[in-house]
Amino acid sequence: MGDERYDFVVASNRLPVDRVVDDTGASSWRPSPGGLVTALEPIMREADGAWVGWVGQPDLELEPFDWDGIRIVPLKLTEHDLENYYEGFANDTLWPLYHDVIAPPSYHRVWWDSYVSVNQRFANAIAAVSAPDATVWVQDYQLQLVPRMLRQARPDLTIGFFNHIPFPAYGIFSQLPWRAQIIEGLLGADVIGFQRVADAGNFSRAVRRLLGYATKSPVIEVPSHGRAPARRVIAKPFPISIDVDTFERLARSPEVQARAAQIRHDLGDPKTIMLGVDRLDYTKGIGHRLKAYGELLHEGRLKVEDVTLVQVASPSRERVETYRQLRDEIEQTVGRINGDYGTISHQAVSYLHHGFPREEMAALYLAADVMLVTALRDGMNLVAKEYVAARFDDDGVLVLSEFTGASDELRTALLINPHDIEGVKDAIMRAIEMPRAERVKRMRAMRKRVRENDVNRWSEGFLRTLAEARRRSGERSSD
Ligand code: GDG
Repeated sequence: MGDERYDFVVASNRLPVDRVVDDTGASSWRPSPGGLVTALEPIMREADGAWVGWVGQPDLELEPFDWDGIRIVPLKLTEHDLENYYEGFANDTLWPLYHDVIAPPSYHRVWWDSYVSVNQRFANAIAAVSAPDATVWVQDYQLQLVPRMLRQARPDLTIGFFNHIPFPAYGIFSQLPWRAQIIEGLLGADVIGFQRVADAGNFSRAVRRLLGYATKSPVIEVPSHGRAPARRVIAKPFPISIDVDTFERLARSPEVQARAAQIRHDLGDPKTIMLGVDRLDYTKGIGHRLKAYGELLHEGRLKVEDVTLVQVASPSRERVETYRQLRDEIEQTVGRINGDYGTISHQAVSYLHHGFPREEMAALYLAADVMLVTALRDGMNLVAKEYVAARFDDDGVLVLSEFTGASDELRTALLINPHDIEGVKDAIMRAIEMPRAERVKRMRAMRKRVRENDVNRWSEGFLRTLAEARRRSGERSSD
């Protein structure tokens, strides 16, 4: 395999490609869908880039390889790592804690030990493939210790970190038994990016409270420590987005438009199609949405002949107990609503517990008169932005939780507090009854915003800030 070094290295828990094995046992690689890959692909090619991450299967050891001009550096995770670092610490400690303890986080020392060990292996793998003075961009909450570990091994590197999920208020974050280690881990980066202004503020506050460092937004002054010189770290929001052009092109294709019409027909040509698209996750507020809809049917404000709800709930983290319970709860609620209000010809909820190709997602967005995003807490919520990008006809109403990052930008959505069930019900009724002129006005304003801030602007903005941070630190060290 040699000892190639790269000038730009991205690291994320999962690689941007999935390994698929066919019937004959032959394996190949398929890009995993997602904005991150789309945004970084051109930059990776131009900058001679490598991507370090896990292949998605336990105990699989693979040599680095080239995929479409990107060097893929697979990192092996064992079954033990998956149980402790990934399903345990990342998804059953950090995920619920960072989403405002909607579900109770579990704290286990063996999980933490595994998190430290996997983060160290990531840092070692990144250090081994990074050229002198390379730029490294570490992604998300699974790898928060990597920046510091990497800086210790390779002080020549410029290190960025982006947190895709919220960063909680100090009163919540301070529950974490390893809170200081996490903050110190992140402060190894030159630039730490967050989704919202509030997340960056929460992080800076945690730094002041736990370490006593001076902060003046967006700068955090890290004092010298032993042989490590004093440094300036930037912590600020970079709201992530989607590849708007590609998404709109998909929605405009005749096949997708025909499929949207077919979906409407197959659903019995209702007056209103409502849509929810979420990973089956307790942060997404699927239960709250169903409750509001069920009550509207119960009260006779909605009739099952006129309206239907399509709920895509893509399978997620199925080995974590909280997620198994959630699935049972949601499916019981769906069954009740359909049993109580469905007729032979009209179903109240079409519930789909599986993933779909992007074309089908685009067709669903086009077919949906009302899009329901009722997350209780969400870093950004790309589904809201995808819905807006797909609506080249300027029609459709987005009902959007104010607890999503997207609500900072999509101000002409019908903004809701998902905990306020009466408020959600009123917003659903308003969405269904909204005159076309108002729908168009609101949608146009959102489309303008999403177009202005697409995923390329996100990655360029982050990498520009990282390059500036590097220049400034170079100037300081040559003073
Ligand atoms: C995290 C943060 C932040 C879903 N089902 C299918 C499918 N999807 C796609 C959607 C969308 C993506 O998955 C989900 O992104 P979200 O942003 O809505 O939510 P998370 O998965 O929780 O993502 C979030 C994001 O990271 C980025 O920083 O916005 O706040 O939690 O793109 O379309 N795609 C296909 N089939 C499905 O069945 N093809």
